[in-house]
Amino acid sequence: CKKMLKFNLIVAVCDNFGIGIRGDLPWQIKSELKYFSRTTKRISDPTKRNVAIMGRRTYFGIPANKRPLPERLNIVLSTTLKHDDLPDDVLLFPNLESAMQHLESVDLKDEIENVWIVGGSGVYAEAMSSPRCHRLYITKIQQHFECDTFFPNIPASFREVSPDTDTPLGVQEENGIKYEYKILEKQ
Ligand code: FOL
Repeated sequence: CKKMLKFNLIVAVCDNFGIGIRGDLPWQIKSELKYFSRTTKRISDPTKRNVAIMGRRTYFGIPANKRPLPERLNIVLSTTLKHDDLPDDVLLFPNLESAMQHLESVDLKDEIENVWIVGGSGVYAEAMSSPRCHRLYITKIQQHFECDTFFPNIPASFREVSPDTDTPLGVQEENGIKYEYKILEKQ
């Protein structure tokens, strides 16, 4: 059997485990969003690109002028959307496993470097329970925010590892909001 295609997950979470409110992010932290962009775009082989997989609500929560996320293959997971509801360069699948099997099957596999799961709650839960899940890139925002969507419980099999050389170390701060980048890896 060939090697199973893996993915990483990226999320920003506040003190009360919130990730979203009314279809938007609960906070405005430009430098943190830049970290998201930089991390999900980063490739070592310039002939390849990364993939960003997200649920319908996450996709439409991205500002219209920022989506599809540039320099990444965007995949939306939904059982209610039709292809006509999305731009031609965005792929639509009913669930995470069918999207991963598509990426594994076709000659597409050689053109892809990293697969990133970018939310929301339902997709994060499916991702963390999958054997394909490698690392969790979690930004811990050290404040309470009003939220209506939350990050699911992290399985006990994930352990903190020392950060990437590209991940800023220690407590960061923007507009008085303190936050810290963490990386967890499946044991
Ligand atoms: N992970 C982390 N660490 N922070 C986040 O804000 C985050 N957000 C989502 C998923 N994982 C995350 C989902 N929501 C954009 C907006 C919302 C969003 C994801 C991405 C967005 O506009 N992205 C642009 C950034 C442009 C900029 O630098 O302002 C991109 O090109 O990635």
